[in-house]
Amino acid sequence: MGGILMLAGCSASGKQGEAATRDSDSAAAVEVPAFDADSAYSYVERQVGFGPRVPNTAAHDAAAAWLASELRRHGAEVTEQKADLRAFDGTVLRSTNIMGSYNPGETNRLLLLAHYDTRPWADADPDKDNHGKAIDGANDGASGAGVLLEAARAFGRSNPGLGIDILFVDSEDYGTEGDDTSWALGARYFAENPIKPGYRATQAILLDMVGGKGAVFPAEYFSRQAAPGLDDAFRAAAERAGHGERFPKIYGGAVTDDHVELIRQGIPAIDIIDYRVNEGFCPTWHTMSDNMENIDRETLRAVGETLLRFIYE
Ligand code: AHN
Ligand code: ZN
Repeated sequence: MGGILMLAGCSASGKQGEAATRDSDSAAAVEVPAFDADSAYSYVERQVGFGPRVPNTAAHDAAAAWLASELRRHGAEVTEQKADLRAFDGTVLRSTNIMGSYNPGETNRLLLLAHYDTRPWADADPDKDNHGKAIDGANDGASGAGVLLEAARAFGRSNPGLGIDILFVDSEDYGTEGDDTSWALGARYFAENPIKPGYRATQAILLDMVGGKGAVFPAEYFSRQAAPGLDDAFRAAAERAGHGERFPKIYGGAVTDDHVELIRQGIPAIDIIDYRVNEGFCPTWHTMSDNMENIDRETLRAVGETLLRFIYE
């Protein structure tokens, strides 16, 4: 999988000034709020502090309650969607998707999502003795939700004026290799069952593993097929934010992830996921090393600043 392919329509364009917070080209200049990477980091740390957020555990449920309360604290209207979802091994996962809405009256809706559950098994760990242990999921789980909580804090201070929903989706990571349908159970339920009457996202951005050291976010294959315009616009925002090098216009992997469930329902969606060409997912993926030691504020900053640029400009 992967390979270095130039994306259609790719052009070599220069970086704009990193300090610029206004888009001088647009008639109505919009102030892009600051993304505080220390705050995002502490949102990741808080989640890890609950313990592994494995479905059907007290740590998972406590983290879910806390995520919902943080969204409310930042001014979102929160809706929860509960479902018992059957995993590949027959386990019933008591799942909760949590959505925080900004400007709920708007019909055009940008959905920002990340999974918050963590994998019960470190089955990619170099030490076989760890394969049955639960991971901290600092990157795989907490990083995406941490960046989105810091975005929520920005939306609470400075209304983006758009319909935006932040979704913390459950039961993504209880899957098994070789069965693509075993992943993203919470996202599948969300995509197939409106979380509130008449709800439908217009487009969606998934953040997955957005806090690792040395992370890069090349284009994900299914994202590119379903939503090339959205992917281009996100990468353009990265360039304007001074983070173009983290978002190269090349193909990374083809990843079965939460966004694919939205794409199946006709919603253009992209996955911003750390994928190293010729290596695959970041080296801590599904290992005991997916902990706070391997979270880098600068990665959280690159993704968060890009996201806020994309939204406010
Ligand atoms: C597969 O391995 C098929 N999908 C992985 C998606 C994922 C797992 N993202 C985070 N953890
Ligand atoms: Zn995972």
